[in-house]
Amino acid sequence: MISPAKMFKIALYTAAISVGLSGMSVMGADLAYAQKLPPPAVQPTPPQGQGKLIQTREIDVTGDGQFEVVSLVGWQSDPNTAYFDKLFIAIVGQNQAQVVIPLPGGYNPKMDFCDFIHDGMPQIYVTSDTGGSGGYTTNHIYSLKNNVPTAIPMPGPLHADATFKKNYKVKMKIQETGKSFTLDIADRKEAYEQFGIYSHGKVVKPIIVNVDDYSQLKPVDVDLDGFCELKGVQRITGIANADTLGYVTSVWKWKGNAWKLKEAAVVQTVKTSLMRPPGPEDED
Ligand SMILES: [Ca+2]
Ligand SMILES: [Ca+2]
Repeated sequence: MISPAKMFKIALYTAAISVGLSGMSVMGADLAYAQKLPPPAVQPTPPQGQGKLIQTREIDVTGDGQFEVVSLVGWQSDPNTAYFDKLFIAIVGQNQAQVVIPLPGGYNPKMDFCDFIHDGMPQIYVTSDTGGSGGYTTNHIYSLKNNVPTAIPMPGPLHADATFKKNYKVKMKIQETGKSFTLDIADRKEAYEQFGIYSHGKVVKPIIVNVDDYSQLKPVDVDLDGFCELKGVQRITGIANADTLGYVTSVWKWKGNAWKLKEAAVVQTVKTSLMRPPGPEDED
């Protein structure tokens, strides 16, 4: 005997999946047609690929005291890869219109809930890896207050200027704060000598140092006030993409109606929990 509450949960769950999947089948079909027009009088090709429920959670994201079922659903054109071509957040609640929010695709999608914007209810955070050699992430936060989906703008990446100093030191000045930090790159001095950037520890020909986009921008309650800040990690690269000189780290706190930079630093290494391990999809 299934209780009515349990029945409702199952119904919500099924609805969440079908909402996501029906949307995706249509798109899958469109994709198939766009690529190959079927000859007339032939049955249309069934949509390629498949939908997958990645994560689901019962939580009140609308602020009415009633739980919604919030699901992260992905659609893969090739289920043999780890890549999701499209991602969706599906929100299904009692006496509320179903909401489906489409997101760009990615690897390793993950959904989290936290009150970022200090309005007394959790928002939905979704992150995924873009893949490729950069190892970037795309990050989104949506408020579902009163069942109205609203995208919360995300902080942009920080910028820093590099100056090569003698004895394999790189001074990194963060543009947004004006603060400088020094990285020690003596552990790779052979390569820097070989590339002609240094000669016997003296700067000969400096190169452009890149500060990448966020390899992570994740929710952390840094100041333990019950609201989430965003903690960012950006990789600093030198000679090649694989030559990681260090990281720009940042902490963003919501204030009024925008993110405010609370902390920013350049560090030699970051704790592994803040680093996205390179995936098999990363290619150089
Ligand atoms: Ca609710
Ligand atoms: Ca906090």
